[in-house]
Amino acid sequence: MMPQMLHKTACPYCGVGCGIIATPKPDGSVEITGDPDHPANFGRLCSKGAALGETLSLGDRQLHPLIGERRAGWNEALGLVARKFSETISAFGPDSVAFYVSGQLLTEDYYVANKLMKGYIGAANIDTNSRLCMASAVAGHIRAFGSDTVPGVYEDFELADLVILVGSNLAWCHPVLFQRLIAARERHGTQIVVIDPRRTATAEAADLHLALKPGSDVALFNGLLQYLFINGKADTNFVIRHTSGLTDALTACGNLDNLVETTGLPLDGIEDFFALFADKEKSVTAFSQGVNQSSSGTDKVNAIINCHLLTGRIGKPGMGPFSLTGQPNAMGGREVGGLANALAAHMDIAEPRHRALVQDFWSSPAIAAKPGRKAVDLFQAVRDGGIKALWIMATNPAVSMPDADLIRDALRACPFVAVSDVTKETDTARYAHVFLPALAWGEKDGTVTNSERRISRQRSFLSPPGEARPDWWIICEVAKRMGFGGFDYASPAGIFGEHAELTSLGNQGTRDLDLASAGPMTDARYEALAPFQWGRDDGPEKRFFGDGGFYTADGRARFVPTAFRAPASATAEQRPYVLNTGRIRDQWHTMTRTAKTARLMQHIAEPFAELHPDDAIVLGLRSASLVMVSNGTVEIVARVLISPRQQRGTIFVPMHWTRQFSANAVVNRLVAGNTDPHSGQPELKWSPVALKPVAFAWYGFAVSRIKPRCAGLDYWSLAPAESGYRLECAGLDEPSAFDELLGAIFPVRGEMLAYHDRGSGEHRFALFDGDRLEAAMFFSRQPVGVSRNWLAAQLAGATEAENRLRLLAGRGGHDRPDHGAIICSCFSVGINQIAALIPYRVCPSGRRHAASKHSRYCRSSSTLRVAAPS
Ligand SMILES: Nc1nc2c(c(=O)[nH]1)N[C@H]1C(S)=C(S)[C@@H](COP(=O)(O)OP(=O)(O)OC[C@H]3O[C@@H](n4cnc5c(=O)[nH]c(N)nc54)[C@H](O)[C@@H]3O)O[C@H]1N2
Ligand SMILES: Nc1nc2c(c(=O)[nH]1)N[C@H]1C(S)=C(S)[C@@H](COP(=O)(O)OP(=O)(O)OC[C@H]3O[C@@H](n4cnc5c(=O)[nH]c(N)nc54)[C@H](O)[C@@H]3O)O[C@H]1N2
Ligand code: SF4
Ligand SMILES: [Mo]
Repeated sequence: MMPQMLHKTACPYCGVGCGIIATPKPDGSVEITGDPDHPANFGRLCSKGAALGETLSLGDRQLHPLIGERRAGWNEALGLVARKFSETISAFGPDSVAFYVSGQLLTEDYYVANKLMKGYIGAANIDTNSRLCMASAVAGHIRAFGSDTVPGVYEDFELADLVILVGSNLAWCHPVLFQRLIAARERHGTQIVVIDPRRTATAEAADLHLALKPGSDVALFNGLLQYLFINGKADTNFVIRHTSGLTDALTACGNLDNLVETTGLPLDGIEDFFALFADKEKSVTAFSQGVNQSSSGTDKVNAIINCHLLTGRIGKPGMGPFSLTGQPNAMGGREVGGLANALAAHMDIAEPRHRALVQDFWSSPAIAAKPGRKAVDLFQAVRDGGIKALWIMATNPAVSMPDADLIRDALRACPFVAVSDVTKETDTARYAHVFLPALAWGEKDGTVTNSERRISRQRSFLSPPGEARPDWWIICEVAKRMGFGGFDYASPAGIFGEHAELTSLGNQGTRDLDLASAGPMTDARYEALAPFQWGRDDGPEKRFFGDGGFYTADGRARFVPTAFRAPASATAEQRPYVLNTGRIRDQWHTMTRTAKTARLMQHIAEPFAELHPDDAIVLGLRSASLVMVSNGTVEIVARVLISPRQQRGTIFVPMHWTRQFSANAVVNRLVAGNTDPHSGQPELKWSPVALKPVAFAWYGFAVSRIKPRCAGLDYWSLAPAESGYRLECAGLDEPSAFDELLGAIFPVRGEMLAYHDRGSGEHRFALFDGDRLEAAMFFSRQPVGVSRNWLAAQLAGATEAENRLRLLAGRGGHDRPDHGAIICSCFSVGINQIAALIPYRVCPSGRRHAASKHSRYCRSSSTLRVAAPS
């Protein structure tokens, strides 16, 4: 451990890109606080960022290379990866190998991975989990602007009078930006509209929530485009000087008589939204995965941008379309050209001049001449044998890719799989022939770019553990062993300097990305690099396109015609429900880091399927029972969460749970690999499924100090508790004896306290080692009703004799009520405490509002008229 000092770094989670001050303490812990000087967060942090110090333990880390199960030295492991890739290329050509990388790599890692594949192997089979995340935004930007440019900045959220959040659960997924927005509303009354089929935490905070039919965004924004045009809201000057294609775009909107039917929205809601947009010049439309992850994702992006182009609301203070990026370095990855259809430094792989420029700069033996395979297609080629050597870095596709069973088959069938990760046990790493242990956050050095084009340093403040190495080093060492020059870097500073130089090479204002202002990069300069934003305007806020200057051949933005298309698969009698997937507030993706902290696990500890109360009645599903969700061929099992936040006919299942944490809850097993035709981004938010109650003979809940053995249980879900674990489980058949079952799950000896009621099927056990509770387990024929957080807390200290019976009762008595799932992890406020406090009303139109907003949005007028232009 270095001497105690402050380290300025950046959060490794979402694309808000908050600045963090990390202070290692003498006892080995690390204090994490928000950096008050960082322009993304000005000192704020969300629950995930604030809990980073609790995720730094090494127990789950892989700290030396592995070949199969065997410990290997770096030289041998790197040599093997290089040899397998070289041999495969010699035998089958450069297109027979692939990299699948991640928006969680640092820019320097990403840069050398892309350089190796596109410049040295000479193919473009490098794709990234950004394909699942930002690809539609990228494609939409390029269609409209001629470049992948985010025109606006975070400050626009604070300057706007109207902020529209489309397919974004900002409150949970970009919490600090959400806090900035809410603080700005306090100051000047910003109106917030949320467009999302679910009533999310973000929708709760909105002035207007449009719970549209899933997949119908294009129809809604086409309607808005026509409304604005007809009502004289076009910025004629901007449209004439800086755009082309308006007539075609208006024509493509088609007949809007069906708008209410297509979107499922009440007319007055649509009208309120259109009128607000028409009225508020300072408006920002921010969008995220409800837009991108769709078979019409690129059209959704362009339908939104069309409305901003028509009104000239782009690149000016408080105005613009805004793509919210997910991962900490989604933007950095795009900057170095990490997608299969991109080239370095925002250059175009289809443009011979750009290819020559890059190859010349790299002095590389080759340059990819055509786009490579996009993620879904790439894994299909792995499965079908077209790709024979695959290197996966910093992503967990066995969980996060659609058609997860196909991904597993592909990984199993692939002759050679290398995995670079930090965590020993992931669903993907189990298929690795070679495991390359990378340095994790806090140990590694580099840069990331956030949603508003701001580049920040991630700095190391921990010594490298074991033999783990930085990703950039691992990639360069493999490149060298493949016989390639051009990978001799002494530090990430050298790589960043090269990347920055390439961005200005032959640029002269022809490309948006130009890092010339960063200057030549010495180690010292790089070490001191303060967060900076790249962009065009010279002022402190660097926006694009306020005065035109788009990166198309004629300098004009393009209106893109976007006719509405229904999602790729339709629901059918056998699969009548629409499965929507996404995030919860306190977990990050496949849980390799956030599930290390009991505090974050308290929010929601188990995979769930959320559905409307009326559907639950029809299906005979009781609250807290278990449901089987099936796509006709495979099924998963999750806990039933009944709530009116969900529309009828739709369910929501979080994307996070893996085989490490639950028996069978990888939701992507149910999601088909349908993709958007322009971006190749899969439709992760819309899958037809069927639901069925599962008749479990018994349900169980346990808390324990030791890790339970879950193998053999029909249903299980595991979470860490403050001093151990909590386990939910269930079985299809009554065991011959519950104490034997207990012994199989917890093979430890101790003093046992037991309670049996064979009539009602209740069996309760508490196992002690002296005065310490080792495990408590509850079996019942019904879902177990005990106070989970109270029980988990009992693992922490000694249990006095008089409290042992209380343990078997499973709750702390009347004076200690169960607060339910924790929804404020900072202050441990439970959902049961809060649920009672939020009144809402259901209006005749069927819309729900916080009671305080009822009169404001429930006018019954229906004056809206929209028609196709003549
Ligand atoms: N807590 C947490 N935060 C995260 C992450 C995390 O794992 N956990 N991941 C980060 C990453 S990589 C990303 S990409 C972002 C994602 O951030 P978001 O996109 O905000 O999150 P999601 O939950 O994936 O989806 C957003 C919403 O889209 C809605 N939606 C579904 N279908 C439609 C539709 O047809 N139309 C519309 N308008 N909406 C629809 C869903 O109901 C959901 O509420 O979050 C980032 N932040
Ligand atoms: N159904 C459904 N599926 C989805 C989504 C959805 O909304 N619904 N969202 C999609 C989106 S937007 C995204 S971004 C993806 C995310 O999906 P993934 O990228 O698969 O998720 P992560 O869990 O973030 O995986 C990161 C991996 O990198 C490892 N890691 C962490 N730090 C480092 C490092 O420094 N170096 C290396 N080498 N490894 C490291 C972690 O241990 C982990 O295994 O999921 C996509 N899948
Ligand atoms: S908002 Fe995003 S970047 Fe900021 S602390 Fe939270 S997870 Fe980290
Ligand atoms: Mo993402």
